Amino acid sequence: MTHGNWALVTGATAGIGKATLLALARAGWHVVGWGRRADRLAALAPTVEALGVQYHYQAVDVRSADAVARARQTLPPEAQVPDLLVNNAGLARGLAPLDQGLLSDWDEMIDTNVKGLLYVTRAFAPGMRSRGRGHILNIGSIAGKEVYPNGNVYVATKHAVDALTRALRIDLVGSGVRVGAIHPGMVETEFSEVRFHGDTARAQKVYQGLRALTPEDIAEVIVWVASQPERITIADVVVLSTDQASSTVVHRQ
Ligand code: NDP
Ligand code: 8X3
Repeated sequence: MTHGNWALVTGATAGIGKATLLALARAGWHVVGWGRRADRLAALAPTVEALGVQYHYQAVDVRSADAVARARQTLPPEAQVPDLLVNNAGLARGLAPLDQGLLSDWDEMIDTNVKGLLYVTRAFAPGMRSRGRGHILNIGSIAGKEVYPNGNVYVATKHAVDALTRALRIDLVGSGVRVGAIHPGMVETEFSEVRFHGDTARAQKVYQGLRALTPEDIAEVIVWVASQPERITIADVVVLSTDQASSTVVHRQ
């Protein structure tokens, strides 16, 4: 059913995006990987191509609308209107009270998580609408459903992802294009290392003593959502570790 279809994953160099690209390829999808670190995208080629699917990758910074538009034009024609777009690229920077936050951290989160997601969506949604088929999955977060101490701007960007997902589903209804979001809780990736500007010791503490989700756990959910018959839209999925009940309620051994 999915064989021969194209999926484009943003933020495919690490974590959830990389696991998703590989899981989709294993499920028979041709895949496009975007991210800023081209060496990491290149390193995936042997694994993906051994699965017998096509792989196209390019260094793209989603914060640049021009770069996104240009990168779309370099795709093979059949991938320029992908069957599935996974808007995954995103990050948190900092964990501090709002009155002490760094403006550069705020700009980076808003530019990536909100504006970047919009630029990529704007680049691909028109083709999907014209073709009368397509699927856009946004990676939100439990941080898009709840507010937690010191999460402020990151939380706001993920609430924006939640709102934009619902808005896009309304705007595209009747077009044949499906729109949904996956909202993970704590997933052990490079996320916390990025959030704490490379402080690995602090990052490791985030996951200490709990069974955090793996990027593969989320990737499997995405493949399942994307594999549903076209009449079905899985609109919203919250995926938590069994050791996590809410943003702030976490059981640690
Ligand atoms: P990682 O840090 O492991 O991966 C983040 C990915 O986003 C990387 O591939 C990175 O690629 C890419 N990225 C960041 N900025 C840009 C940019 N400007 N342009 C293109 N790509 C970019 O984190 P995760 O895998 O955990 O995060 C993926 C998504 O999941 C994010 O949206 C995050 O908010 C969300 N999420 C994560 C959770 C977690 O607990 N880990 C929980 C809930 C949601 P590169 O640096 O090479 O550009
Ligand atoms: C990442 C999950 O709640 O640790 O979106 O910020 S959280």
